[in-house]
Amino acid sequence: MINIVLFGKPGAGKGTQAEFLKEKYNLTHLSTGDIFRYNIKNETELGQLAKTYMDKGDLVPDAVTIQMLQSEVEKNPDSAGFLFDGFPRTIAQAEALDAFLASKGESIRATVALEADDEILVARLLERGKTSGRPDDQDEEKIRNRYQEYNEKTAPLMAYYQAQGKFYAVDGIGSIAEVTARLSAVLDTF
Ligand code: B4P
Repeated sequence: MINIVLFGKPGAGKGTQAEFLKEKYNLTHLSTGDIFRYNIKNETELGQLAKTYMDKGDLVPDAVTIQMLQSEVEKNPDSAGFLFDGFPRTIAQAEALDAFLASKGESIRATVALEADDEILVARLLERGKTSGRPDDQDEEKIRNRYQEYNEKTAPLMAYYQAQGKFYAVDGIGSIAEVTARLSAVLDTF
């Protein structure tokens, strides 16, 4: 099984690139952001809880997110591999994922990061906010809070995966096709 983590700042293009990568490598795509938004839309208990954090640009608490992710993995017992998009976002989530996969005799093969400058990404999110209906994309203050959350809680994951020899960085600026080609050049080696 090949398990890949797609990593990057808010708006780096994780969701955009996952659409191509899941087809090309026959991976089960699990986007925690998409799963939370699905639950918000359907007004589940989980969605109501997640909304209180997401609308402010805060991360949803680890315990809730980890449990949700594990249950999504369990729903796909025949998967050839997972593409984790937006998870893990904290060291606690990464440690929980490693332990969970290890309990199944599995592991993360690679973490691929989409790199881009904050100012370009803020502009992308504000542009998406005009049509996405996402409350976390529409207000620059909330967007800036997402970057603060990233810097404090998510950026340390780079060193975590580097220490495991599993971290690969790719330039996330350029056309969507150009970025896909760069990601493929890394993933083709596995
Ligand atoms: P996510 O849904 O993961 O969202 P994201 O970081 O905004 O987006 P992504 O990087 O996927 O960007 P996209 O491709 O859409 O998270 C949202 C929220 O959910 C978090 O803030 C948090 O509250 C919560 N959450 C999710 N996971 C969590 C976890 N593990 N723990 C706790 N909380 C969690 O691209 C963005 C825009 O750029 C799009 O408009 C796209 O069209 C455009 N774009 C993409 N690639 C481009 C390119 N090459 N050139 C130009 N534009 C491009």
